[in-house]
Amino acid sequence: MNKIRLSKKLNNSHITFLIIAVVLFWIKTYAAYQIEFNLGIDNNLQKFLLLVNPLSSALFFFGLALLFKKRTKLVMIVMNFLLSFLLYANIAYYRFFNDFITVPVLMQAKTNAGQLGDSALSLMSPWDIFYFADFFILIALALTVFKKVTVTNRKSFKLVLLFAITTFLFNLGLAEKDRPQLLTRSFDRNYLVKYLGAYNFTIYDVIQNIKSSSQRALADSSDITDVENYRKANYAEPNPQYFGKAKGMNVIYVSLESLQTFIIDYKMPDGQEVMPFLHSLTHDKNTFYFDNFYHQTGQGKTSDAEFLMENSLYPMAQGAVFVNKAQNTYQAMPAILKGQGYTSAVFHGNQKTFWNRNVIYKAFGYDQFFDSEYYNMSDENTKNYGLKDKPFFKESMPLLKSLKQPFYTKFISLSNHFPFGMDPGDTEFPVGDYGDSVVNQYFQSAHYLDEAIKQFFDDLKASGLYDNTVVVMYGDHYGISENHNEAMTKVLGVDEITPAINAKLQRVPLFIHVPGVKGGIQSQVGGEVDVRPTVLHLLGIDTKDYMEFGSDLLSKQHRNWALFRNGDFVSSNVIQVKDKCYSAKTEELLENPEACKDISEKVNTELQMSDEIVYKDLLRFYKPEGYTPINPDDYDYLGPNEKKGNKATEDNH
Ligand code: GP9
Ligand code: MN
Repeated sequence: MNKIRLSKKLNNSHITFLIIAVVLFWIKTYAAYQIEFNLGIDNNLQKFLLLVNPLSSALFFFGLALLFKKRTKLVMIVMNFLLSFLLYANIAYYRFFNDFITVPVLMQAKTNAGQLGDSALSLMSPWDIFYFADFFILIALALTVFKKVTVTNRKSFKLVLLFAITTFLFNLGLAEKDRPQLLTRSFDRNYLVKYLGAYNFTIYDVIQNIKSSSQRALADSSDITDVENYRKANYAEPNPQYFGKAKGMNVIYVSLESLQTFIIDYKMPDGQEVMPFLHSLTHDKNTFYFDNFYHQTGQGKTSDAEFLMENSLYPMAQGAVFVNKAQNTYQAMPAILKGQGYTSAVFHGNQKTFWNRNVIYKAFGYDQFFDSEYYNMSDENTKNYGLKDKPFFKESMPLLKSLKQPFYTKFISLSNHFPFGMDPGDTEFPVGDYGDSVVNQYFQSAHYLDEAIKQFFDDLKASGLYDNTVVVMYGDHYGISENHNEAMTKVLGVDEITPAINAKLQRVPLFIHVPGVKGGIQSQVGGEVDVRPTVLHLLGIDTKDYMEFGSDLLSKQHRNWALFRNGDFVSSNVIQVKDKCYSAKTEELLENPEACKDISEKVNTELQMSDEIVYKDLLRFYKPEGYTPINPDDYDYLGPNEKKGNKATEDNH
């Protein structure tokens, strides 16, 4: 009897209608994930998450309808239409751009629609109507079987909401397990969709944008004045010995993934050098090698290093500038050099959306972005995040040679990335024996990087480019974190990794090869922020009008200290870690913390000034003398087969 009543009740309730709506919508979304998007699922947990992630949003949004006492079904159907529309919009957008829709994309809908042009229709197919199938089914059900259901019980709303939240937290928990700091670091839209779903991604994106635009809205042009004064007071004049010595030459930057300074001249216990080629460059006659140079990155890792290098501003304390501040105005290296007749390009064997590169590169003024679509991403060519370094540099050569000179380019290597695993046959070099697999593999994968760079240099020489090109190579950030300190004591032959030693471990190599200029080992203290003025001065471009925080490493007025994003710093005399002051020479704690006070104050002011610029988007109120602003809308980075009609290419090549 009871059973019959229950089934009768269910038959006629809004809950049943909701369950049907949720299940249909769930199946549809999952099918769309499988058919339309290329999310790079690589383990069972990710497969599982992809399956469950539409559930929480479906429950939540359809559940909202239960708040309405009347017309519940109608609200649910409207909800379904809106969500289906969002999904379908993403599908159509993805078919063309290989990316998901974000708030800024919607804001610039006019430009994007322009880019799509006539092809918008060709992105749709009559079969796409199936992405609205559940919408029609719900209408049919509402008009027939569920016609008589009219009144909603509010209690059920709370229950559904509770269920939705629990499902979401479960989903998020598992996602964080597979990919720690997913939300705070926010590295890639593909990742967010893969782990949390297309709908939750949109919610996340909306929140991020509200946060960002409110900070921006509160700023005005007077805010730049303080920064301008600070900048003028701290400008280090170019050294006449080097100024303009590389004028008109091509420029190649190479981001050396996770490469730390300690490994450059490291020998394995059997005497084998880990990086024979890079080590030999430290003594090359036309190369400056900086052995006291520090990374200054935060959570944005590789992208933070890129940001520092090209803007000479500091990254954000949390999250990645590349992701959260991509709509800002920048006066970056490619844009500055464009004014001197340079073309520009980035080479990277990973998806273009990673770190939101395909968006922020436009704000930097990059003409071209050769992403994974330009390379042979076969199974044997790829590992971890993408293309292995050897095929990467090999396949990049013809692309590089096709560029109009002088060019400014950036190569982002990938193989030496945590957890540093190699495939058999990648390199002959052995793994280390330090009782920690990550540390052990680091030596092998760093060696592979060394081989790849040697191959690249050989190719540059063979192509004739080498003699007319400044090559800047830098380690982007640490590779071995503090979690591996025990093994690192063995590697370095010390008893303990003290705070000062740990600070010194944040050294990354910096090489600047300048044809025809006598180089040498440089031991002044500097950081990634300092590279831009150094290189611009070599190219004969004075930086005094640019809003930047770097200090030319070759200037006689170079300040000789480098800060970390957390406010710690290293100088030639003292090192500050967590408010404690250490001697840079002995690495001992200093009795008198006053020794750090001077620089510490400067560090705080400088971080604050840089944050002002980044958080409030202050460069939109400032134009350096002689600089021509770029318009990000003039750029687009389509795949190798979509080149036709690419504005940037037509105008600039
Ligand atoms: C991915 C590469 C690596 O494209 O830049 O990123 P990381 O984790 O080092 O920031
Ligand atoms: Mn990196």
